[in-house]
Amino acid sequence: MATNRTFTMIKPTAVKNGHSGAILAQIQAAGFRIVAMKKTQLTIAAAGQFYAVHKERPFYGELVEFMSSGPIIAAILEKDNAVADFRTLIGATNPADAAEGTIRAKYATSIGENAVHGSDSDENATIESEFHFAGTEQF
Ligand code: 3AN
Repeated sequence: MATNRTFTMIKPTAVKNGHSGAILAQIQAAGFRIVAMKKTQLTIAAAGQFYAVHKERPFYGELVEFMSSGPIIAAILEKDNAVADFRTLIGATNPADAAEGTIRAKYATSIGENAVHGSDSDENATIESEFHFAGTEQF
C-alpha cells in the first residue's frame, strides 16, 4: 500500500455521542480522501489482536474492553504525508494535552476514550488497513 495512506477508527463513545459526522467532515476539510469506510463492532478477540502491540501496557484490558463495547467507524484515508498530518489533526493521546481545535480536544472524553485512532507509522497503517478492509473494499 502507498505510504500516503493512514488508518483511523472513530471510537465507540464518539460514535455513541453522535460526533461521527462532524469528525468525518473535519477529516475531509483537512484534505483527506476516504479510500474505504465502514461502521462495525469489534469482538473482544479482534480488539485484542488489533491492539496486541500494547499487550504489556497496564491499560490493555481496559482498551480492549472499551474498543469492543460498541460500534466504531473504521476508515482508510489518503493524503500526502497522511500518517503525520492525521496525527497533527487528531492531537495528543491525552485530550488534556491536545492542541485547541484538534479532534481529540473537541471530542475526546478521556485518555482512554479519546475519540479517534490514528496509525503511528506507514507500516502500521498498512497492517491496520488490511486488518479491516479487503483490497476490493478500497477505492
Ligand atoms: P495513540 O492512539 O495516540 O497513538 P497510544 O498508541 O500510546 O496512543 O495508545 C493507544 C490507545 O491506548 C490510545 N488511543 C488510548 O485509547 C489508549 N491509551 C493510551 N494511554 C492510555 C492510558 N494511560 N490509559 C488508558 N488508555 C490509554
